[in-house]
Amino acid sequence: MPDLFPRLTRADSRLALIVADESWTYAELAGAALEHVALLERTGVERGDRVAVWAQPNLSTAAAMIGNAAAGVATVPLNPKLGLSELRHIFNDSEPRLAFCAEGCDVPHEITSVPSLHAAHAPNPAALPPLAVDDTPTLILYTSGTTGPPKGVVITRRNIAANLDALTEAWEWTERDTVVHSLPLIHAHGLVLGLLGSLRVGGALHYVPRFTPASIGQALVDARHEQTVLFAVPTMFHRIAEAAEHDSGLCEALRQPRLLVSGSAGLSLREHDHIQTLTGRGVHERYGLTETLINCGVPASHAPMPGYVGPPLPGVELKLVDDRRREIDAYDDQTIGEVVVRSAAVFAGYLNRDDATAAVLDDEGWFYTGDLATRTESGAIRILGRRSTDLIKTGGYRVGAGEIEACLLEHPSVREVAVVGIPDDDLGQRIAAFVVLRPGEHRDPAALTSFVAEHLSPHKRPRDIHFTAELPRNAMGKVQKKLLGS
Ligand code: MCA
Ligand code: AMP
Repeated sequence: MPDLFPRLTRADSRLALIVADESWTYAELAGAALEHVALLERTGVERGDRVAVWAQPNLSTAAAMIGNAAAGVATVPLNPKLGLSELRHIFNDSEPRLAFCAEGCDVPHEITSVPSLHAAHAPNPAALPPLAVDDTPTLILYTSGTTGPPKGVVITRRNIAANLDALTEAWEWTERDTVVHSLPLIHAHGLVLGLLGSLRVGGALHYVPRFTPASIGQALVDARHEQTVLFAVPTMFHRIAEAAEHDSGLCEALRQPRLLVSGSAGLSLREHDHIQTLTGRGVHERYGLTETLINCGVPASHAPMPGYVGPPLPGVELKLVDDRRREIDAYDDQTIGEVVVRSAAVFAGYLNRDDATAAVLDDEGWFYTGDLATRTESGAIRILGRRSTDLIKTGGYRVGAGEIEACLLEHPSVREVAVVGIPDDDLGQRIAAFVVLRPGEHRDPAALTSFVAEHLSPHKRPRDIHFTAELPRNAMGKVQKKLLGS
């Protein structure tokens, strides 16, 4: 029977996870996950329920998520930096039966008002029963759309297994690899690829709880006798490369990994060049979405392809379509179309949002990504942008302009607002808000920034606030965002 995490069923002593100074073998992780399953049983959680996990960067978080999966329970990972409005939305939408936080965590009242679980800290080595690769919902990942609050993306065991197996093949990923990363454990990149990917292939994950270029460099140095792979978003590569300019040790550390992999946003040609010049080696890009997991990637056997995210992964069907969703049959690297994909990794739908699911997923299983791209003769994809200016990628996080606008309109001083993404060397795009104040209100950009950081999440806060007498509108009264920030 196909099994989601074969190594966890073997009471194996291979190192599975290192987080800061703590580490667990596969058998210890399985033991902690079983402790969590026992806690779920004692509290009446049943297969098919959802359980929220306060995703602190520690071993207990991993145990809770694996324990949930073993119990047939879907994990709703919660960003520990989440603001109260967003937390309330996620709780109302996903209705978790319980919330989990590790002992000693400082959590909002919302978490303590639902029954809270705590993980075992000193696990007895054990083995998990096999987890069938089927359509059981395993993760509900909240991600922004162009309008409205974030939607819950339902990811099943089959989605996870299919995508990780495709990546395993493309990257020649094996149990000999140690993945190093510092991505939050709430999104596909850090959680599905970084944590679950490592566990599915039976390798190790060296997780760096707080990203700094130095902490990543140290993790790579610590793992120097192992075969390492570094996963990061472009903002991290940008900051690592800047720091490496003055740090020969960091440059040397960057030469060690078998693969440097960038994703979640495009890595600019300038950044590719910078890293190549500093270290003499390149970065392999891959491209995906929360809803589809990873669609394309430059294979490990191929040299890095700056500007290209590679061909579709094994098992991923990809087509380009025009504005009327008609297929474009060009392989000329010039004709631009929307990327549409079909694979076993495409999600099971948005939680409670059949309307939104129907808008992006057709009856034949094709998912419309909203990303615009060209395709070369050999099938390599070059991502050029997105159909909507209302989806912003900042630091690798997807943020909906509408969500920030709705938040800012709650502020008593704001009469009108338009939010756009402005090109930024570090973040890819930075969030800028153009604000029309109510009469008599005074300009306080810091207050507006903090308002968003507290109600939503700090990464959704505008970096620039521009006060303006009015917003540019067309004859229909629609705000012309293309005229803002240019
Ligand atoms: C500053 N801070 C504030 C304020 N100003 N907090 C509240 N109010 C303010 N006004 C704080 C921040 O909270 C943070 O504090 C600190 O200042 C620094 O903030 P910032 O510069 O915003 O960011 P950063 O902490 O330096 O983060 C950069 C980062 C991060 C590490 C690159 O953006 C990141 O982790 N990105 C990863 C996103 C990701 O995983 N995406 C995957 C999506 P403190 O330090 O105390 O917290 S999945 C996906 O895209 C698909 C599937 C794919 O293809 O992968
Ligand atoms: P998210 O749902 O947060 O997973 O964001 C998905 C979006 O990130 C995609 O629709 C793309 O716009 C963008 N993205 C991810 N990887 C890449 C990449 N390698 N190059 C360009 N854009 C990317």
